[in-house]
Amino acid sequence: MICLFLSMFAYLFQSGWTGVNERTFIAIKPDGVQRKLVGEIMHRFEKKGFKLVGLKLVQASEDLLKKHYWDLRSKPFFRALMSYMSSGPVVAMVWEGLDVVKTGRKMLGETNPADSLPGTIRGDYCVEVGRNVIHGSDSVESAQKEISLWFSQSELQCWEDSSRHWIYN
Ligand code: D4T
Repeated sequence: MICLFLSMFAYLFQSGWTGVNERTFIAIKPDGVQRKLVGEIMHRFEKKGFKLVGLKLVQASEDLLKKHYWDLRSKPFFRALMSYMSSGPVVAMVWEGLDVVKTGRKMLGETNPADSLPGTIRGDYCVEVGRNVIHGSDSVESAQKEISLWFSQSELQCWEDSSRHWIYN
């Protein structure tokens, strides 16, 4: 009940989650799904200590993708990006934890896999920017927008992580 109240409060006032309740939107793109990287990528976030609070397999509509990539609408690669992102299902996820937005981006690596260090997801699993297997929110504000674009409130779970005392002191 308390969790429900807190999530409604955050949603209504767009104040977002902070501290260990910070949330980010992570999407495994169609190439990541086709290349059977879903388990490996989810494993990395789980092993790190982050908590999964939303998960679904989505065939993204053009409307959803246009909203998601609205800032990039004038870029020369926009059409190719729309086509790539709608070429198959995407695994949409919301992960929660301390600094999960910033740390999530570090775990992903750079937008261009060629600039990504080994040990990062893009550094380990892809080659070209147009097939960079994963998306992660780049700020807390973007995360809030993206989570509300891809998920309804009822699709986000508020659950107690029994290992939290072994992750946070
Ligand atoms: P996403 O949003 O997919 O996580 O990517 P980034 O946040 O890391 O980077 P972005 O928004 O600049 O790019 C979005 C998306 O467009 C593709 N892209 C990007 C591309 O195909 N060609 C390009 O030159 C760039 C810059 C890859 C990611």
